Amino acid sequence: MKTIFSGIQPSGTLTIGNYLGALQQFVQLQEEENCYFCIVDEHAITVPQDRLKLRNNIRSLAALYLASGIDPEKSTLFIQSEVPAHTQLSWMMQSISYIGELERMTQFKDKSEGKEAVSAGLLTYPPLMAADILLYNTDLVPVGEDQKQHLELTRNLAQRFNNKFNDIFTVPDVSIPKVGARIMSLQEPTKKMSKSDENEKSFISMLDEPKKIEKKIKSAVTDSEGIVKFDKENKPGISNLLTIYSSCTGESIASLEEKYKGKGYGEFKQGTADAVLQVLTPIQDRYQELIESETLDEILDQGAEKASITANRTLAKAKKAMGLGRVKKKK
Ligand code: ATP
Ligand code: LTN
Repeated sequence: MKTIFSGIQPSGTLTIGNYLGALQQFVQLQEEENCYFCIVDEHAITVPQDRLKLRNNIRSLAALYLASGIDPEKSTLFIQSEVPAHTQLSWMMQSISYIGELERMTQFKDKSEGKEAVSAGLLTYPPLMAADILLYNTDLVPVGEDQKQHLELTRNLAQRFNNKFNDIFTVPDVSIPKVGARIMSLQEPTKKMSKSDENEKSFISMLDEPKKIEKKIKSAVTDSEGIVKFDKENKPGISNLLTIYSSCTGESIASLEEKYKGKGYGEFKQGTADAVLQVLTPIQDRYQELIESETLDEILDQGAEKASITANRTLAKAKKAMGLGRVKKKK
């Protein structure tokens, strides 16, 4: 059995991109593997957050994980800041990271570009992510394509630590879905769909009302050719909708192209909206049942407790390898 770890930031309501790129894989993986899924609130504060909104987003994300099919009997679901080992190991990971390699991260460049004040945390975000993963002896990390570079760095840091100190960490592999790994913005289809985008029309939130979802898809930017065909370079908007449609229904892109041959974009967009709603409606119903429930708190309490056991064990080994603290004498 493999160990799986992944995290999502409570930086807004999840989008269909988060679902298709990440959550959908998580739900499948938990059937066979030992899974840890984390609400990475300490990553979210690397950019300014409103405290009440952050609180709500954390709870909402927990409910969305469960509503999407994460089963607490099979997976460990927990909040990063409730397991202190994450920030503790992260400090150790920062100490073996080079500023140069952190500055080369695309996510850092994108999020710091044009900003007057950039937090140090935004730069040292990847060593915290490495700590998340390495604490659980993770074999596989399911993520969307945008996280590939961070995973490469995690592998480097694990190897660097193992070579320098002691062979403590498992070097993890990355798992990226074949279709849906990079859902694009509905308004600028050459840009990644992101839950913290200022333009609300650019993303489909998993909790948007059906009417709103239809409206957003209908106003998605396409082209004037009128042919439903996958061509990322020349038809990024239509290609993105085809990807969304295909990932929601499981139908191949080729068969969708065939289905909409000779039909207009209006009909195709309606089909895409129906496909999205078919996936999201049952999730939204389950979400409403969960969001106020006490069960949610119990699940998160148990998750943090369970995660802490493994995390503290790895942390103790890493501290010992680095020479931190004391070796306690046996009485
Ligand atoms: P933010 O906008 O706050 O940076 P985000 O929407 O990019 O957040 P994260 O919480 O950073 O999302 O990512 C959670 C998971 O969803 C990651 O595995 C990430 O790769 C995946 N993901 C995020 N956006 C997309 C997307 N547009 N398409 C596919 N997968 C995505
Ligand atoms: N960096 C990721 C979120 C994240 C994560 C992780 C993903 C934090 N820790 C550990 C996988 C494993 C992001 O921005 N999407």
